[in-house]
Amino acid sequence: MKAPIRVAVTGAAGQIGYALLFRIASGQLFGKDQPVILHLVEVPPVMGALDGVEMELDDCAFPTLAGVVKADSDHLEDGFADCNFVLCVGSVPRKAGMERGDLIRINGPIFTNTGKAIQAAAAKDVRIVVVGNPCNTNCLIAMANAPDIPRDRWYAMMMLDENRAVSQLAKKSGMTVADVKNMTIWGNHSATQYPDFYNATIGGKPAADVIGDESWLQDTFIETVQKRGAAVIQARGASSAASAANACIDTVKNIITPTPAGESFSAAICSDGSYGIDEGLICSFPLTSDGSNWSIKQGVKQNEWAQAKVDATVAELKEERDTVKDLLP
Ligand code: NAX
Repeated sequence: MKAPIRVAVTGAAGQIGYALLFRIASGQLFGKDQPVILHLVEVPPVMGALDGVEMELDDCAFPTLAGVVKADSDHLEDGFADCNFVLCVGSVPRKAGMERGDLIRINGPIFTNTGKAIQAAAAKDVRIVVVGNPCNTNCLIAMANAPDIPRDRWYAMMMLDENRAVSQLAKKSGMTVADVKNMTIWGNHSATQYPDFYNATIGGKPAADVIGDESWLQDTFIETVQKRGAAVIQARGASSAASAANACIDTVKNIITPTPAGESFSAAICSDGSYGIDEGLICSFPLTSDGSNWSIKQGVKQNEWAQAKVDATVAELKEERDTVKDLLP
């Protein structure tokens, strides 16, 4: 067995947290030879429920779970102490009648404190994945409040969108999800995201050629992916949880595993100005990893129609950044 790593999960008693913790503790994420100490962070009124989650973790008797630390959101530095990964799931969900701008203003301050506490307490090699919405802008706020942490350590989760898109293409083409590659989501984790089917392949061929129905791709496919979260809420009466937890696992795996040659994955990271996208925005790109650092895949071409989609989602990210500029030191 290796030395344990420490993984913090905020919102640990929420529905994504509940679907996520057991998969991390069981060794599915970091491997059966990598012990993990889980740091569970919740708001004070939910600490009782968190005790119950801890009991259930105990009752699984996972050989890879080397310990559990609990902390409330008034003591974030205890929660993030020496953590190698911080998975920021906790945030206030959008309620009926709430505009996106309202949600940004409510959740923004959570992420100023999160950024400061990560900088003060986490391990030197910490990497952060923000899931709580609006995840790109929350990530931007946390990053801005932790200036000593290198900017390439910050990620916002786009993998649920990628997985949704891959699954739709596989179904439509009659192929398997394993046949679909390079299904990049560009931009914001919101209804403006651009699922880039033109550069995706199915069985090694351009997805558009395999599907053979460009108007289905431009209209039905994109809308289905963009609005999938709402469709799950409508059907299930609750927002995506198991699939979101799964996407969080996939994101961390993609970060820590060298990307197979010729492939890429989607995550929102701090733009370096590639593709003319403002430096410093937390924007989703096609990425590759060498097992520890990401690179943006270069040379991806967009036609005029697709470029307009990318421009629209980037414009939304800039608007969100303007909405929270007082939270960005
Ligand atoms: P839940 O409401 O079930 O759980 C959220 C938990 O966070 C609650 O237990 C709450 O007490 C806790 N919390 C709130 N403020 C906190 C704080 N300051 N510190 C620590 N914990 C805090 O929501 P759930 O369904 O688990 O979703 C969590 C977040 O993920 C939401 O913001 C949601 O919008 C977002 N999502 C993001 C996705 C993505 O692809 N990036 C997809 C799924 C999901 O919608």
